[in-house]
Amino acid sequence: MAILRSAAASPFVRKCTIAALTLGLETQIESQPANTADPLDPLRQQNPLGKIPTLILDDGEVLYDSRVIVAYLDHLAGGNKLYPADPMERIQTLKLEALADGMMDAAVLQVYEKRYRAEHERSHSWVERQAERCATALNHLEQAPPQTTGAPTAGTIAVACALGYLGLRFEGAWRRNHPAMVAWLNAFRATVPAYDATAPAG
Ligand SMILES: N[C@@H](CCC(=O)N[C@@H](CS)C(=O)NCC(=O)O)C(=O)O
Repeated sequence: MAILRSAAASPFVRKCTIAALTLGLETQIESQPANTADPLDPLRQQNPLGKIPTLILDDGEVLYDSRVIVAYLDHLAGGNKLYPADPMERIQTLKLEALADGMMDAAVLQVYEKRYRAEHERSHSWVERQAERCATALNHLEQAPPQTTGAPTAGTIAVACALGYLGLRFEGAWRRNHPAMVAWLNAFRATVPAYDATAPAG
């Protein structure tokens, strides 16, 4: 059985878990918690970047990051499920996934600034830049929400995970000014039960 080095609150891990559940692969993957802050956690030997998600396959092969893992799971499930076969549709899916991953990165960096830096070390302008990045990406999505008709893609799963993480870490403030994306997420949740099933405790 493959092992997914994980943490409950990680939006990147959630993306991979939703992908596995959506593709019916959950019995082939065991989630194993990792502590990215602990130098003694084997994660740092498993993945030279020391990040989660990291997927360890039965034959010892190690896969990272979340985009590679989701692409691998899609391949395992027969292919062209979370990434469409049509080349331009596939590129658009990858682009949407990249946008959502960028939002997650910017949100995670804001959290890390508080978690790992003492008050006097923190840069408010740098945190502001990350917040601005999240805001412009959200506004971009609000202007033209992704399609929710049809099966979920790696792109729509990633967007839902990015919104979930913003909700978790920033008290759902994004909902106030983005009604189209609130409706979008509700529609996504209704068609992808794995989303609510993987909601972090808070
Ligand atoms: N691009 C990576 C990002 C993964 C990432 O940033 N994971 C965070 C947890 S949400 C992490 O491992 N942080 C530990 C660290 O940066 O040291 C992916 O898509 O998997």
